Amino acid sequence: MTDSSAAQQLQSRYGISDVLRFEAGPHGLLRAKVITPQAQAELYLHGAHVTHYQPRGEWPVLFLSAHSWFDAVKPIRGGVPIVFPWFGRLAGDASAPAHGFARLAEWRMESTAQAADGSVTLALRLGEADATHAAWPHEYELRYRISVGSTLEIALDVKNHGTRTISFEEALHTYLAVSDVRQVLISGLAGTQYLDKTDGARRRTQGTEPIRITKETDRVYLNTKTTCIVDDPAGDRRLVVEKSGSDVTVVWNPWIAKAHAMPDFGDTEWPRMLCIETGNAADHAVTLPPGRVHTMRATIRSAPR
Ligand code: TA6
Repeated sequence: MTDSSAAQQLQSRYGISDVLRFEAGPHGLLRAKVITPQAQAELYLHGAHVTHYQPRGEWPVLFLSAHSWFDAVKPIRGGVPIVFPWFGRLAGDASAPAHGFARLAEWRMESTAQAADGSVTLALRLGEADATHAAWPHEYELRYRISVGSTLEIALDVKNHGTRTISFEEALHTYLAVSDVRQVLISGLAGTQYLDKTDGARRRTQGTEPIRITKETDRVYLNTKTTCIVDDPAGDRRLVVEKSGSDVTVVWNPWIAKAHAMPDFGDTEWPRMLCIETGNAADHAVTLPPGRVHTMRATIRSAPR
């Protein structure tokens, strides 16, 4: 089946006229374009990857690298990659893909709908028949729900279809678009313990002041359920990430050297992005008994300063 006929099939089954259109994007990757009264968005079936969210009359809330790959075997750089079932490198298996296999897999559409307020919801699925790994040979099903409206709401359900308890890490690895990361103030993590991944995962405790980004920053904040607010003075807005079902928040900016080292990221793009990731990892990996479902949700919105 050609990419465009696959897009046509999706369109006839899940499209909503004037609101939701399926098409073949770069390198034939299938994507959905959403236009609602409140906002626009874009999602790829590759990785169930939201790459764009823009409230009406505003500039985009999500950052997408101009150098991102759009390749069926590589992750997209920017938007919201889905990290599952391990975060970062897999201990003991250097050949395993960083951040797991969910962001590299082709997800299946499940449903689309438009609500009375005009917001649009999409749901996608992934199971062990679609994607798996020798290091994580479990029977599972992921369901991802995206709601595009005056907020971007994303929810990841993990169901254990097996007969044994499973353990996994996960994250909604959100790339926020900021005007100048050197000027932002991040609040919501005061007094929280974190693993400093720029210093051998040393454990530290965040002070009372809002966080400033002054160098490469890669921190896994532990045991936190709080909402994070990114105050972006140069962009004259605040970005708010609210969450549930998540005990970890990751804050990441690659700064200069790491940006230079990443082949799918521009050398000068680092000031315009900041990852505020909603997750469960390290001390807070999820343990899920057979037949049970775990749900992690993030609601992302922009707000006036
Ligand atoms: O979430 C932060 C992090 O784990 C960093 O260590 C950095 O590597 C980033 O993810 C991006 O990872 P990626 O595999 O997408 O290059």
